[in-house]
Amino acid sequence: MVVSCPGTSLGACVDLCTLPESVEYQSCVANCLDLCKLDDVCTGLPDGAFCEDFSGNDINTERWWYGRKQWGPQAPFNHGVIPENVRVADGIGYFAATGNNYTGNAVGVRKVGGGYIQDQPGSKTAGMIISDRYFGSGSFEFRMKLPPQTGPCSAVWTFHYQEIYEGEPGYDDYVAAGNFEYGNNNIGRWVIPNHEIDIELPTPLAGAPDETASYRYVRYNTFIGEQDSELTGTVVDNGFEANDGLFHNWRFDWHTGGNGEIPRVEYYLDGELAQTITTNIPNIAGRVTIGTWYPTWAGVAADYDTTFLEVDWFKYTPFNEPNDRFVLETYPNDGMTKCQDKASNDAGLPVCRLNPPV
Ligand SMILES: [Ca+2]
Repeated sequence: MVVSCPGTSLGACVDLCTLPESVEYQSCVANCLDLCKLDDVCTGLPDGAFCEDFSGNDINTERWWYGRKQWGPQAPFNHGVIPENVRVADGIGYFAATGNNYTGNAVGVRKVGGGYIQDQPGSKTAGMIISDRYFGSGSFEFRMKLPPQTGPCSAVWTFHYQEIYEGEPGYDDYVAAGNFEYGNNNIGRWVIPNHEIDIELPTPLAGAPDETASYRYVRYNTFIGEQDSELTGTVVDNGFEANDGLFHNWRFDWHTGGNGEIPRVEYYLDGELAQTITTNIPNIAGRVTIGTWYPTWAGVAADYDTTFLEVDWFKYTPFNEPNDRFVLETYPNDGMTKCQDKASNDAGLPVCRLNPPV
């Protein structure tokens, strides 16, 4: 038996598999099949698709940015996301989250004014990557192995952010679409279209204490803005604790709608439909983020040194629905860099980032 892996570079492995049957042979066959499966995910894709299998030695910075920013709960609970916490090895993207027992050399980030400074403790830091490309309607699938511990949130999301003032093009359309109007007659009015789709876990059930966060539950959210009236947040029972040491396929199908297609987001776990949301459905293309971060609600203890989200691959297949919109963001590269080393980022080298540092 010869294992054939069409379209891949498994020559050495295939040659080994021509040896007479033995334990090594069996192992080789299994290994070849695993590698074939791994490579196959990004082959034979339709036009407009995108696929990341983390097959290189590092993050491909032509396709991705590192997050170097901080949001959500303030220090000491959350020291932001840093590029140093992202690594690639053996076809897997690793997204570290450092806990309270962390003793390494990482340096955390804090938000200062409109920028970020990397001068915080290395505990409670996380890591993420943000796509260079903006994605519209389509199927977004992520093969991921979750960290064993609660504490960090493992998350994938699309994101588009704008601030638009009354009188600017499109303002009335956003108000008509349900966006909240900020301001008043004295200071003027504005809307904040924050178009976003999330998968996030672990989480407690709605209203339960943060300490009860569990991988049994997942948050599936859609946003057209930041106010409660502009988002639909749901918590769904996975049916099992999803940090079981295995890879699972998390997917959402984003329908912006048109031509009879109802705007909605369908969420799937391992191919099974788990949730459908039909309210506050975004229609503006967004960047994809993959990684970890520290909200208040993903478990509190974090009594570990470092834990990891592992991502085998991400695949996007476009739907190209009529309601898709592509609109510029107000702060398109906020907290994003293409460099991993702190010194280069601190120096604000043009090769690293488009926004100047503080
Ligand atoms: Ca992979």
